Amino acid sequence: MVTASTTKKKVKINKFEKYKAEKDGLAVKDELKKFAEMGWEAVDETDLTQRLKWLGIFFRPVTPGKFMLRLRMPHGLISSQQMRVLADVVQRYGDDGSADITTRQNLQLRGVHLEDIPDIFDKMHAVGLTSMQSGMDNVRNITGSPVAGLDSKELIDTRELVQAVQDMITNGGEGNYDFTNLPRKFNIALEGSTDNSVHAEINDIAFVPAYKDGRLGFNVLVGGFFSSTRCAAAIPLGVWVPPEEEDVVEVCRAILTVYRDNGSRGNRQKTRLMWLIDEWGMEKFRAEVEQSVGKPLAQAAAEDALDSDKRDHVGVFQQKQEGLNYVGLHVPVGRLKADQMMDLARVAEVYGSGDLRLTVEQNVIVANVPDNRLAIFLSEAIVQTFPIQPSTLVRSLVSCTGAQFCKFALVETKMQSLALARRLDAEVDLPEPVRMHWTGCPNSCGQPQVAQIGMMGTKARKNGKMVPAVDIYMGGTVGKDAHLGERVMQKVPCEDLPGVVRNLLTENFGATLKPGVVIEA
Ligand code: SRM
Ligand code: SF4
Repeated sequence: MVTASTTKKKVKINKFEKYKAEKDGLAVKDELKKFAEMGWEAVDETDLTQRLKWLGIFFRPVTPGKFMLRLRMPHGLISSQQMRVLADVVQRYGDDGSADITTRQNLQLRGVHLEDIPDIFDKMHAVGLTSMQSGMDNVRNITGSPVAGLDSKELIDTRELVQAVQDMITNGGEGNYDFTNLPRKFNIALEGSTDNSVHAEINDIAFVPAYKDGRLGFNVLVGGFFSSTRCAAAIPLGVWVPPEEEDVVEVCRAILTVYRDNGSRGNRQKTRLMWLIDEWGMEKFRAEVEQSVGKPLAQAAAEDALDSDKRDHVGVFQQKQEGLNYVGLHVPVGRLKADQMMDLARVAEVYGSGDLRLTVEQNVIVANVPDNRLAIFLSEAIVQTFPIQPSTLVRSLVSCTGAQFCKFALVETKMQSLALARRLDAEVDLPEPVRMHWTGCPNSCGQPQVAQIGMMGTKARKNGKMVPAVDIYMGGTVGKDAHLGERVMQKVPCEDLPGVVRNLLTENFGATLKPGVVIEA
């Protein structure tokens, strides 16, 4: 077990480090049954509000007693059987129950009662699901191309690699004290296709496909992150890694170990991996990683093999397997109800192979639908609810949780963003989709910096009153030439957004008013 005292640096440790040193977050695994029997009101406050996050259990101060359960969904892969088990969990909680597809192609369940969690965990484990180490100072859900194994443009099928990295970090989902006390959260992504579907640039470690001496493997980027005080794009570690499981897992293990043992545990705003790289310089960081691996790593390939724009996978697409298709359904702002989850599980089995995938755009893909079953599948009611041809702005909308469940939120996000996108879709025609992302506070979970138009919740004064507002970001590009956008407007009251965003769309994206639409001055 690692504690703050075993780290090399002598800095004044932050308050999170103190409670981690007193008792590792993972220790609550052995106490969960006891907590469930006691009831949440009787649980020690740090265990309740902090350590339970090591098991993926999030106390929600906005809805006390109704917990959020964050799973691990490596690569966004979920079988119909797993979806049904989760639907069943959500269904128990009636109107309080729902699930959100997250910006890391994962699922979070809502409304969950602590007393039910031991039973829920048993049911999850029976179908190979875990929520282990999905919050706080742990590695988050590991992302990969949502069409791995289906995509004709794919270079490396990363599914087994992602699973192997997760298994190393979490000890096969049982919990691993080696990596439960990092200085801060940590994001890993493995891209196997050519379109950077994972937003490599915003991960602490990203593997991107690259040919070296004619052999396909990965170049490695490190240090990408967003926080309320700093956003940084990932930069090259300068190494190339063969696509074998042992190599990829070992490089991840080594980087995590170097970070765990040397990353700052002082000012919490300066503890993500990039701060260590800044302090040491890349040469020293890489040397430390190589020392941990126990051998030099190959020099990075001259360039990576990313060569296309990022796809959103909404619609019907031929797979590399002849006669089969994957169908991307658009889930508005990622919100699912229990009956919809049941229906997704059903159609995945009836028309496909039971193989579902989640995307970082918060949508769902049904895989392996034969040509001769497509038409009837597309006539299913769930495809009307989650359409394959949503309207232009709604299609590319991404939103974080916001004020409905998150105490950090300065604004409500999901419903407001959807209403705005629907309204503008009814008012203007756009030649191309425009990616809008909403995030309720500067933590940037909704990634406004990757959007063409990004909204970040704040407050503003209007007519002498404080009102919900947003800072607006623009210029984010994704795919092969990903680039972070920047703030272009500050403190725009939410009630002014229809006019402000309509203007941005007209001036920057060629929007024109639909015939018959008149905007009052
Ligand atoms: Fe996040 C904290 C939700 C992706 C940066 N994030 C939180 C908490 C746990 C805060 C809390 O306790 O309320 C939010 C839970 C609200 C809730 O009830 O849902 C929360 N983050 C989310 C999700 C659900 C947003 C979504 O609606 O999709 C995403 C879950 C991903 C997952 O499956 O694990 C989510 N968060 C992100 C991302 C985007 C990404 O990873 O691509 C980021 C920016 C990238 C990054 O981390 O570098 C992100 N979340 C943060 C931060 C700022 C981290 C920092 O270094 O300062 C916080 C606050 C913190 O950690 O102190 C945070
Ligand atoms: Fe909550 Fe802020 Fe993250 Fe949105 S961006 S989920 S409001 S922490």
